[in-house]
Amino acid sequence: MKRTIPRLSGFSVLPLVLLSTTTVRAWLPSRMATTAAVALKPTTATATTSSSSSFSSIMLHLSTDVSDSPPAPVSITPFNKPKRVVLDNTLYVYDHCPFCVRVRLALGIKNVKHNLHFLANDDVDTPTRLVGKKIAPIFEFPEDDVVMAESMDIIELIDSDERFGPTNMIRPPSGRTDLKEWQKSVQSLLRTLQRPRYVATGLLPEFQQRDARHAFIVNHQLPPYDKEEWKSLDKDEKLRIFEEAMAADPAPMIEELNARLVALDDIVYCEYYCTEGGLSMDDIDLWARLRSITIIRDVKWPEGLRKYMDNMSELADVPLYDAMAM
Ligand SMILES: N[C@@H](CCC(=O)N[C@@H](CS)C(=O)NCC(=O)O)C(=O)O
Repeated sequence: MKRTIPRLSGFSVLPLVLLSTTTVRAWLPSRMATTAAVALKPTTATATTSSSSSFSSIMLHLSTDVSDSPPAPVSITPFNKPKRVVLDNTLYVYDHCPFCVRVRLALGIKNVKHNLHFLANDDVDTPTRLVGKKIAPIFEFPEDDVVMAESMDIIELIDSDERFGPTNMIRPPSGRTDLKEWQKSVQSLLRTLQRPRYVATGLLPEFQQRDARHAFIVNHQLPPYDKEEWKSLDKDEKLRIFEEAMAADPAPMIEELNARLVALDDIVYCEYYCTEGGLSMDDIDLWARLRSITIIRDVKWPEGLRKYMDNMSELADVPLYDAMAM
């Protein structure tokens, strides 16, 4: 598979430029982590990728060619965070919830400080008082007397209001269907692996107490049960099914997941964003889902995809689960 990527011309010694973000510092040897802002003169270079690990085999061919043609848009550069915004707002979340992670990611991209309020999974009163039902995420912005649910609406608000920094920083969804299809293809597999682990670690803030863990198990089916079938089981049966799922050998499922990740690695554009053109709602949607996979131990991440996971985690200021993976 071939990709056309911008070439960073004029620097044959320093292969990477614009090293001003912490993201890039983390990714480079420390001696290269300078804050030099270097002009980019994008031309084209050929990136050759293999199906097993797209990014790991990307070759940037640099040269000292300089042309007078106007610069084309540069698409492979790390995202530069805007200035820190500090204002009174609270985001109510469950840590494992991908919809909540979407909003955390958007706030991280915008560099907006926020009070992160982790709801216990059996706390019905707090969300009901705020928006009338048990749901997360919920965003509270007292300055405007706003309290709202719905991840996409919250992101729309914070990316269109100047009080939250520069607007329209997150590009609209690209309309790509392959990333959505990929997500759909792993939905059941991920549910089976992730759901028991969320509660079994005992470390997620929403699952610190037994009642909270049980509330999750009661309301979240494990494949092959569907929602309706799950409702018909009694609580002890559900607890037993979750326990058995944790006791089962995950190896065959992990092998399947590893293969799916190789396929995903092939369609994720680069280590900073998944779609050509820059950080977009595609990343908000995809990364929020991928983050949960890190709770599964022994998953083999293709090198490029792993960089994407780490870069976005750093940008979002949302940690991955690797240290508590089971
Ligand atoms: N469309 C909503 C979906 C939010 C949602 O389904 N959140 C789940 C957590 S992942 C929830 O709160 N479910 C109720 C519950 O867990 O009791 C959004 O995008 O914000």
